[in-house]
Amino acid sequence: MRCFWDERQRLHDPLQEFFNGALHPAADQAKRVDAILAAIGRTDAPADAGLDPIARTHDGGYLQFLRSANDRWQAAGRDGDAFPYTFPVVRRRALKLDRIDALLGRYSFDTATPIGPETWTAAYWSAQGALSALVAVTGGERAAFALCRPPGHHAGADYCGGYSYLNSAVICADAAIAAGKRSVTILDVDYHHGNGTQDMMAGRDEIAFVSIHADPATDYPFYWGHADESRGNILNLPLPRGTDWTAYQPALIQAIDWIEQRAPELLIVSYGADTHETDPISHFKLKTGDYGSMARRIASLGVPTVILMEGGYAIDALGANVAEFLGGF
Ligand code: SP5
Ligand code: ZN
Repeated sequence: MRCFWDERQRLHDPLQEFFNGALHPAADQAKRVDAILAAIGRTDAPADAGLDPIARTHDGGYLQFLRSANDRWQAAGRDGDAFPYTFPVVRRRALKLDRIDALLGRYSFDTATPIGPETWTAAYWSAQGALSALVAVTGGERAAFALCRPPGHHAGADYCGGYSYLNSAVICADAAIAAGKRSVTILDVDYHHGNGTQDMMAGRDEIAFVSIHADPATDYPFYWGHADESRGNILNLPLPRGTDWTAYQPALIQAIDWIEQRAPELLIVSYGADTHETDPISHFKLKTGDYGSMARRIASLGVPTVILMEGGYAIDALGANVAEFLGGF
């Protein structure tokens, strides 16, 4: 399978994230990439499709913010990664925000997604990898993989969060629709609900989103991913902590039946390996071999498939988990 990766994606290298009242080493370490690259072998550099496909999906003010945030942070006399500390939880209105701290809160929803000097560059190439995988699949490949890192599924049209800055899955879906596809479905199997992807589904009947994830009653991102958010083009299938392959399968079958009924021309899979039993921040119990079973079920749909990397933080198991999943296609 063709795999896309650009070395500039390493330039995003966050040191720390803040949760549970303390700074912790960032979970999205650049060394995640080495584990995946060692397991998948040859990769291709993505083509540069420019800013247009990113600007089709994301808000212009947000993109401007992402590109300039760390410069503005440094201009304010700060070092290291830019972090928000205050958030506009009251209904947002069109304020002319200028202070970097005001902007950081306006365009973020958590304190785990810092912006370093090269975060924009890395996120840009992560999204370009997804677009190149789309080109491979529309050109006739059965499936293609983009090693998207930083990931994307928590990023909305105008916000970052959950280690995500640009939503590669939606960028890819929007590009496919712009190129003439009539129906695209995004299947999200990361441990965490893809809140950013879901938020961009409103009024988009040509794109559908189905997600299997940890119940937001117990797990991040808490405010999205509940079953009662399902409607029309959205299906949420939350599962309890402790879910193993036996308990996971019925949800996967339900997701696949739902996709089959929509008969999409293109499938985009947001793949997270953080459902693995050894993941340090998650609580499902899938084993490496289960990713092959999962992939074979998805592949049985017979729909051309773009596979995008999202989460997965158990570095020792990460390469094998990704290779097992890709091997199922
Ligand atoms: C792409 C992706 O997988 N993003 C996930 C972001 C989750 N951030 C949550 C941080 C809080 C984790 N709490 C961990 C407790 C460890 N004992
Ligand atoms: Zn995740």
